[in-house]
Amino acid sequence: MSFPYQIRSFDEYKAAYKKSVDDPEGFWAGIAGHFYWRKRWDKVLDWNFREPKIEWFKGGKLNITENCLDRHLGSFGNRPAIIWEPNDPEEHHRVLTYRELHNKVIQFANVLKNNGIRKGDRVCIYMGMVPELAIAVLACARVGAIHSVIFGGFSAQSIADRIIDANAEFVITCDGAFRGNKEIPLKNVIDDALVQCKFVKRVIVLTRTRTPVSMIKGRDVWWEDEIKKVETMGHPDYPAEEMDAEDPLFILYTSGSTGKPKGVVHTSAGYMVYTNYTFVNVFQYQPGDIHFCTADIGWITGHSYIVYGPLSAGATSLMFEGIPTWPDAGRFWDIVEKHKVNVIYTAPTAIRSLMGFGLEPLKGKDLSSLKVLGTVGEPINEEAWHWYDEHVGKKKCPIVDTWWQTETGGVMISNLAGITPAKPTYATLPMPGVQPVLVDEKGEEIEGNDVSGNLCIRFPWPSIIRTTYGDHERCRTNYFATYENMYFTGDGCHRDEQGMYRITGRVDDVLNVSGHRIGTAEVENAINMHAGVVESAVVGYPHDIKGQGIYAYVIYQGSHGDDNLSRQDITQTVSRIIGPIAKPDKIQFVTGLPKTRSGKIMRRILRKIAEGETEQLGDTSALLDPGVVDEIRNGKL
Ligand code: 6R9
Repeated sequence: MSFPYQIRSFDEYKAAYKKSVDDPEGFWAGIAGHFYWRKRWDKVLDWNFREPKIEWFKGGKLNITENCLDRHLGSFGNRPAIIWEPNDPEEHHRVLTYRELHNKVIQFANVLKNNGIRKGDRVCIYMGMVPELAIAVLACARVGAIHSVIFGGFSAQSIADRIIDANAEFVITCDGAFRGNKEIPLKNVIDDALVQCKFVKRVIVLTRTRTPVSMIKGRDVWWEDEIKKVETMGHPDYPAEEMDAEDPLFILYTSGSTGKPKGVVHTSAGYMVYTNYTFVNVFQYQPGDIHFCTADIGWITGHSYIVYGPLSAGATSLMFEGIPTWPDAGRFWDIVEKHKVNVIYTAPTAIRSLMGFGLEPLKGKDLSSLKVLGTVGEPINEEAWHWYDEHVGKKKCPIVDTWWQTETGGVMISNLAGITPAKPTYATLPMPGVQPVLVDEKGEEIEGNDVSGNLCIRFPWPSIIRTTYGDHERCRTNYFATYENMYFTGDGCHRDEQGMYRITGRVDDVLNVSGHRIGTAEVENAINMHAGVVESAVVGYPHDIKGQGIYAYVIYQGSHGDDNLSRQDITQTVSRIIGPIAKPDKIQFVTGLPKTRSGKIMRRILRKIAEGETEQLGDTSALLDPGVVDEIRNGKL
């Protein structure tokens, strides 16, 4: 496959950018024309940010899996689509060519059909990082069912909330998952979740760990048995369901500043065009390259840059089941050497954690296949950037610092590897089609360079969020109501003298812990469920490896006299309600919280104390009881 829309020089970038602003419809139509459509669109774009209502490639008919699989079979059916590296390096890796992946997706699409799954149904997928996860995702897309993948680290309660919100009647899971030296009993977690979800009709269970599981008669079936049934039917084909350009492709839940996670909805055509375009351009993908994105498919990065972006481009996508530090901190480098990886795309938190092990794990590892390094998920600090550059890229590989969000579907601001300039800690320049704006507190645009403000986007790009599942008003108020006629990202941003963008972090009550988004309100709700907790306030604080850690101030009356045990009890509750990723790093017991006269918690003060800046707390005169601040300050952990 060749990509006529691959940008090959800085001048070409400037020309593409200019065209994308002057004539967005012409620009995106030119790119969309290179995909396989059952029927071309009638209108490229219809939009308003008021409702919001955004429609790309209106009237177009397609199926994304025909673009990810079928159209590649003629010229390179034998090219590896997925290389799978297991958790245990002693176990054999697996390679699925495009033809094999196509066959398996068709097979599983038939399984979905046999189990009553139809176009528009919501399917919850809760699996480890095995090739069958990608197969399940693509099979849903093939039959037109809407997948909702849930990361394996979420608790039963979180899963139940998401299944209920999406009204998903079908679940696909594994008996268990291997991660490092742990075995996570996924099916057991699903069973706990489904106690609250009696409407779930079918659970399809893949065997991976041979963890003992209970299978409920009439509800639960084994993946392998269902495949056998399809085989005895003589391997029927599954012609892809014809989807409208704006039919939902998936729901992915993410945290916001309110307590309840939001189901971000992406649709077929725009998401496909944009993830492909950014994949090809940001990473400068060349046919035959092996692309290793270390994210989990449970996050948007995995959706866009393990599954849909690479496969729609006919690339080879490497999927890794395990973690970077097991069996030792050289695992990523072993994988790079073993599979001759060309592009590695990971998170700053992983880089910082590996830095902590020194250079020993890199010794003797052949990383010469690497051409491009990428980072995503949180701001990258200068030290981590240079370590990545020197010790992994050997100063020969461009680093792409890609800023984007679950809601944006694909990369928004990033340099293009080796094509546009890089600058440490800067995401640099917007992708063609992306029009960033900085605004001040009053919503006034801040023009010129060397300025900072809240980051908004002025014009729709093809993979912009369409709605939050089941609650369109929530989508409007969250993203489109803060500033008129703009999409608000929730991030703060600096634009330097040359017009390059540096993301400085969230300006709302969302934390970024090890690259995972967690709402402070979500954690507070979980803490408050613990018996004896009267009230709590959660803030972030700088953490060497995680980027941000979780600091909780808790008013607690249930103490059994052992503060450490009480902290563990509370942590356990958070783990049960949300999942281990949301566990507070520090819990400070307090007798009161700093509140304004109107009863609002002054988080600014709590944030300062958690950051250790106990002396410069700023103006505390608006507080109802300024004395409480001294108590909190003196008790700081
Ligand atoms: C893709 C993804 C989105 C939030 C986003 C921002 C932060 C992501 C970043 C970055 C600085 C980068 N973020 N990439 N901050 N530099 N290169 O991570 O999506 O999980 O929705 O998180 O992550 O704060 O708003 P998501």
